[in-house]
Amino acid sequence: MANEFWGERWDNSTSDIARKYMEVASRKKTLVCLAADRRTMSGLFELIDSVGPYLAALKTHVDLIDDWTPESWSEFCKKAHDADLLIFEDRKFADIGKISRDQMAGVYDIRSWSDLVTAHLISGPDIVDGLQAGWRDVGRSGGVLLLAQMSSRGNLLNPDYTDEVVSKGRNHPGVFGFIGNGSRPDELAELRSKVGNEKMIWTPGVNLTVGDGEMGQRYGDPRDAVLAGSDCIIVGSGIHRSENPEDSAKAYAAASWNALLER
Ligand code: 5BU
Repeated sequence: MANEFWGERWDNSTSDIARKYMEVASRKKTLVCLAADRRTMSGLFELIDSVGPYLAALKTHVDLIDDWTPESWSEFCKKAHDADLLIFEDRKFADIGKISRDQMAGVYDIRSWSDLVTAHLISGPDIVDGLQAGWRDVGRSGGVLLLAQMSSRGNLLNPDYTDEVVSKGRNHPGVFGFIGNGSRPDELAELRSKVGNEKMIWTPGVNLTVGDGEMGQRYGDPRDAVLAGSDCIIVGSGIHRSENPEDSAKAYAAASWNALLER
C-alpha cells in the first residue's frame, strides 16, 4: 500500500526504518511528527492519549522533563508503540564517535527506546558510526537524522555546510535522512535536489500560522513544506499549545497527507 503513496521515495529506499515510517504514515494518513515538548510526564501522557491517532512519529527531548523516571518513561514508550508511533529523540548529538556511542547509554539510555536520533555532523562522519554502535550495543537498530539546515533565524548552517552534510550523509546506510528548514520552502526544495530521492527529509519550523515564533523560531506552511520535498512535518506548539490539540492534530495530518498525494 505505502508504495502507491510514496512513489519514488519508497522505490529508492534501502532503509527498513524509513519503510516502516512510510507504512505507518500510509496507515494513519498523516506525515505529522509531534514535537512533544511538555515538561511533565502527565502532560506527555495526556498528549499521546489525545493526538496519538493523528501522528506518525513522536519527537522527544528526554532531558527537559521535570519529573522523569525510568519507570514512567518506559510506560510512555510502551504507549507510543501501542499508538503505532516511531520514537525520535531530538538529542542533537555532536561529539566524537566514541563519546556519542557512550551518550546513547547513560541515565536516559536513549539507545534502548529511540528509533531515530538527530546529530550534527560538525565533528565528522564517525558520529554516525558511533550512534549506530550505540544501538548495536543493546541489539537494536535505528536511524540518524543529520542536521543539514535548521529553522531558527541566524543559524550557522550555511549552504556550503549543508552541501558537505548531504554529500557525506547521502550514501551512508546509518543515515536515515536530513533535517531541513520547514520555514523556507525554497531552501527546502534546494535541499531536496541535493539529497536526491532516496533519503528522508524531516522538517521542523512548521505551523499553520506562518511567520516568526518565539525566540528566533520561524514557521512555514505544512503543505508548502511537503510540496518542496519534506517527508515529515515536525509540529510542536501548533498542536500541544493549541486550545484543542486534537482538532489541530487532525488539521496538520490532513494538510500533510493531502500534500503528499498532491506531490
Ligand atoms: P515548535 O513548537 O513547533 O516550534 O517546536 C519545534 C521543535 O522542533 C522543537 O522541539 C525544537 O527542538 C525542534 N527543532 C526546531 O524547531 N528547529 C530545528 O532546526 C531543529 C529542531 Br533541528
